[in-house]
Amino acid sequence: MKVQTITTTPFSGQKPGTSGLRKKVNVFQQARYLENFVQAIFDSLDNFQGKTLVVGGDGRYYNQQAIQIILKMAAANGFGKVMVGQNGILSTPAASAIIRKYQAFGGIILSASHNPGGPEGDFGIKYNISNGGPAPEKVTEAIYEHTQTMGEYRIADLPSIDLSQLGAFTQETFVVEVIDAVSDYAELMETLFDFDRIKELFQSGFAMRFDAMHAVTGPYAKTILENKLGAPVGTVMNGIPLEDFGQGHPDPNLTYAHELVEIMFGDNAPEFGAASDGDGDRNMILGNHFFVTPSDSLAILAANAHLSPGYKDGLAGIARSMPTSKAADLVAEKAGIGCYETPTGWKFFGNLLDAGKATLCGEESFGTGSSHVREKDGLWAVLFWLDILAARQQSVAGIVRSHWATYGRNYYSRHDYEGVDSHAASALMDNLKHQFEKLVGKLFGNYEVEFCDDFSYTDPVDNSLSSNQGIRVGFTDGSRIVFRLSGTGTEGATLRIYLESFESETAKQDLDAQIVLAELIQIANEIAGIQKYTGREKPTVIT
Ligand code: G16
Repeated sequence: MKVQTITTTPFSGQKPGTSGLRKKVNVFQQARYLENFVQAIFDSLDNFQGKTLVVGGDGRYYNQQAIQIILKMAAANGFGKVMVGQNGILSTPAASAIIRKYQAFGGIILSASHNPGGPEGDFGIKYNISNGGPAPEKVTEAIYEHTQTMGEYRIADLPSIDLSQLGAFTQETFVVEVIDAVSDYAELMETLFDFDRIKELFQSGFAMRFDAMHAVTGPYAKTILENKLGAPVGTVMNGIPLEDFGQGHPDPNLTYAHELVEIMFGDNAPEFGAASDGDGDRNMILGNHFFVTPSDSLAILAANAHLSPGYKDGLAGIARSMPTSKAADLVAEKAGIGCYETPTGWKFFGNLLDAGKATLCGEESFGTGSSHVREKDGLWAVLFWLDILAARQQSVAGIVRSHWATYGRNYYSRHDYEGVDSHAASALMDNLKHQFEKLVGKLFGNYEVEFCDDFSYTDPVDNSLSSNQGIRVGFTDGSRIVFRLSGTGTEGATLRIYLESFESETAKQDLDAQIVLAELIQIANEIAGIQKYTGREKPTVIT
């Protein structure tokens, strides 16, 4: 096998964000751009010679071409084997499961998650470590350092490999194994949930729709929901992965999953609806005319986990990202288990899961997962809900309302301002930081500011410190407003405003969140000067 060493120069702006490097496709298509980043990943790793790398992506445009480059570079850099999903496709949670099951050295996942795809869309790449989870900050920082200093990359002279055929391809000591993307994952799900009980639920006429949004979960959902669990054919909609996601925006929220939302809020709506995103790690849960916030979903899964075989012995603890509502904290408190508040980004859960401190993790950004893998897992959350629905024989709304009656309701909403001018967004955040002292003790109608800070987190396992993780404004009644700039956008900046307020009285728990939170929304506008800085009258997306 001939290995070429190609001279290169660093690219600016190859800094991984919340979840790896995400850029427009045409940025990745520039000569040496992908190669540089892949070499920087390999240069930041030690002792991987002869070991196994897992590679797969969400099937978006440029996935196949990128994989062929990565295979050649993995061979040239000394990996012994690459396991790659058939047709280059692996959902992010499936990639995590495969890294763990086969004790691979690590994995490269090609995805821009929920961002649109196609030639004009986004592409992304991230590295996952041997626990199956996203590389922690010290690794992503090292990768970034290498992108800034590198002078060459190595690539082997291998023929392109047919990724449509299962099986092994060997070139001297280097092996590429094309694996079934679905079977290992489906097997893992069967160990966690009571498939017989869910099968009976479907046999009894229970109806659901799962919207794969023309993204990676289509084949997983068809195999598990329709073939294994006996849901009627057609339960899975938009189930064929397309390179441009059918020109959609594969983000499972009330705005972008509107096809499913219309079904679930229309006449003859089924009992249960769910959607997953581009790479299969996010989930949205809906009942008949009912939306379950991701924060509530985490709390409800935690409160009911003992009903499912995989969690029957209880949970070690629960972790949530800082902007996620505190609903899960109340469950942890009642159960007497640990509760952890981390910065946004799934990578922060890895240490807690590895150390056995947390079993369930969740984020307001439609992410929920557990110790079964080290990524959030969309279809897992859907199966978890199905298992609870089968065990409790109640509607989605019934389960949520009885949860609120027991624990109280954390009214919650997120307002996103997408594609804002980056300088204006930073100026808004800086202005907020300068107001901390002035704000504490200030009264806004019924709300008195108790504290303001810029969230920082010390990892309880390795003591690493992560600062500047979002501005929190806490009020004396426990309500909160959080301001944060997204780390996953590729155009301008996305300003996220998270709003939360607690209601213990059952009679007041069934109101519209936007109405209950209206005063806090007003306060957020006032203290941050949103209209002044962004020039926007209203958010792009409200969830
Ligand atoms: C990624 C991370 C999530 C995180 C989300 C936040 O999600 O994996 O852990 O919550 O980003 O996004 P932002 O920084 O835009 O608020 P994904 O699904 O894009 O990989």
